Order: sequence, then structure tokens, then C-alpha cells
Amino acid sequence: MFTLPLLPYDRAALEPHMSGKTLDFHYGKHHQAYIDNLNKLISGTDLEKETLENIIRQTAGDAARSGIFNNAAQHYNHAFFWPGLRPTAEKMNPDAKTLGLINQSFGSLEMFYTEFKVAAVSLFGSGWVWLVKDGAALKIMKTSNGDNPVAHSLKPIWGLDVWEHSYYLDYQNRRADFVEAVLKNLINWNFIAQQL
Ligand code: MN3
Repeated sequence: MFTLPLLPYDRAALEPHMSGKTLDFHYGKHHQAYIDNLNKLISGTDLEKETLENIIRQTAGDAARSGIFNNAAQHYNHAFFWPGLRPTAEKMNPDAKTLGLINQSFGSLEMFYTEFKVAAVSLFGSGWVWLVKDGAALKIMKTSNGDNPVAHSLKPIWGLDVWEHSYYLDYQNRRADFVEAVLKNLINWNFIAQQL
């Protein structure tokens, strides 16, 4: 049985960049629904005792088990997404090691922001944009719907949900404004440093 992980901050802590109302729906309803669906789908099957990562790897690309994959991956993605954000009041910059990797991989922090934003805005439909570790370097990866780096044997370092439910209440169709606000105000660099 999977359960909704606790948020590491209040639901209103990301305002004004992400509202408490968005968290009520996105965390309280959407994320919870993925978990409820996953629990129902694996109940009584050989996947019931597996870790979330194993369920994702074992069902990736299996059309007959796409429902399990989608809900498992979306639970993973959201459980990774929430702690990757920091409260608005908590000012934070990348530490020296993280900044070094960013500079080496993208040229500068600003170039990383720009490349990430281009990827997020150009992703068609629903999906996620990720910072992943590929060998010694970092790179940006786009995935559709619930798909994620774990399904491709890559290590996620940070992820941004660009499904409409992630920003529509606060930004309507202005995905670029949402991405900009998150990149500049809500990235939890301490979380990123822990993944490296
Ligand atoms: Mn979502």
C-alpha cells in the first residue's frame, strides 16, 4: 500500500508562485488519486510487494500494464516533485559543487534556466521536464504524460510538472510564466545537491 507522502511545507508556502489552492488540488486530489489508483491496480498481483521503482521498471513499455505504469510513475514523479520545491520565504542558491556542475554542463546558471525553460515551453501536451545525471554531466530531458527518467534507467536530479493541472489555476495558459517563476523562486537547491 502506497500512501501520500507529507508535504515538507505548508500548502500556502509556495505563494504567490504556486497557490495554496493549486496545492489543494494538485497535491491533495491529483497526487492522491494516482496513489489510490495504483493501490487498486496492484492489489492481489505480483507487484503488490515491489518497490515503486521496480513497479515502474517492470511495467515500462508494457501496453497491457500501462494503467499500472502511468499511476506508479505519476506517484513517483509527484513524490519527487514536492520536496524539490522550497518555500518562497526561504532564499537559496546552488552550492559551489552544484554550481560547478551546472556551469560545466550548461555554461552558466542563466543558460541552464534558459535551456530548461525552452524545453518546458516546447513540450507538447502533458509531461515533465527533468534535470538528469548522465555520466559526469547534467542534462535536461523531456518526458510525456507519466513517463520519467527511472523508466529509462536514468537518475533524476530534479523534475518540473508541466501538466496543466500544475499551473492552470494560477497562470491559466501562461506555462512560460509558471516555469520562470518556479525556476527563479522555488527550486530547492539543497534537494538537488542531495541527489548529486
Ligand atoms: Mn501533476
